Amino acid sequence: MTRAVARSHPNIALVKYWGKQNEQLILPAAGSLSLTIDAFPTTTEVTLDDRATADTFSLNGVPAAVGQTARVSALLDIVRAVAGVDTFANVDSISEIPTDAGLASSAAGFSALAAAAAAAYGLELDSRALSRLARRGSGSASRSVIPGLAVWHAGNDEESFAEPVNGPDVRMVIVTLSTGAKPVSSREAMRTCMLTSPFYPAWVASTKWTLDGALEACRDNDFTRLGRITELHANRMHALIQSADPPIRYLTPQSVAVFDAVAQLRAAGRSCYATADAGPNVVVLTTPEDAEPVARHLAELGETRIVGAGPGAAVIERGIEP
Ligand code: 2P0
Repeated sequence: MTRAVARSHPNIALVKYWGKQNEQLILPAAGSLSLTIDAFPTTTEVTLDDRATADTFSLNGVPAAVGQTARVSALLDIVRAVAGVDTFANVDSISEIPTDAGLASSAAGFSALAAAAAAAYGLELDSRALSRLARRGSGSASRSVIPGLAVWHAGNDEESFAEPVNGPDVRMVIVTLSTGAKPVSSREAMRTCMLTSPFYPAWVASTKWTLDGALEACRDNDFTRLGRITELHANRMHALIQSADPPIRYLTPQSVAVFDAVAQLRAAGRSCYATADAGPNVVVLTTPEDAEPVARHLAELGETRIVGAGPGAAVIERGIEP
């Protein structure tokens, strides 16, 4: 039996992905920019099994729900079609994201799965091809293939991959406020925004020029401009989400309090900017110098953890099992 193990880390977007132009191929309506972080990896083992009559998937040692296994199988189908192999596989994933970290697990999860599956089925993929494959599992997974800052391009299937971006040395302070499950999944919420919000076309158009500005800021090593864009774009995404029908709101009063505290820290001279994904927890983009004082100050509002730039997806073991 052929097996491979791969590891990948989550990413936090500075310019957000929120909306698709093609749901089947997971092509985004606009490009995005993120930081792959150096904490909470997912490690995934894919073992081909000649005798199996279906794929299996376990997460942290527990057999996954049917829907989750179907998403894993759908990605394996793409790999099998390219490899010309129809053998099913057993997939075992260990996620080190604590259930209370409030970080999305699908980016690291599908990035690790894509890397392990490609290796187990004998595909030699460069990082572009691996990013395109991971994208088919979950859009944000395309960015976790890449270390550190990564831009994920919009475009057709061939053009839509993530690649590294040089930029300022940054840290993030993750402020955990809630441990509850999100009320509406990102996938469903983005669809509702696209179908019902009158602001959606403006969101897509503005994200394009926002990304251009963020990439310029990276090129110029301009932390302040990158931070301002990060907070602005997060606020615009949450404004869009709140304009959906039926309405969706991920931020809580506690989240808003962290945004306010970050603004106060800035007024006091700290370099820090807030963002939030499809949930109440807030992530603060900051500099290596200000990470500690910012984290200390925000600790009264939630549990804080400082993270930095992390590695891209990597195969850490491969072999033939008897
Ligand atoms: C992002 N999010 O750019 C944005 C910001 C959440 C908020 O990418 O449908 O789980 O699997 O492609 O990748 C979450 O979206 O959605 C996400 P699918 P995914 O990080």
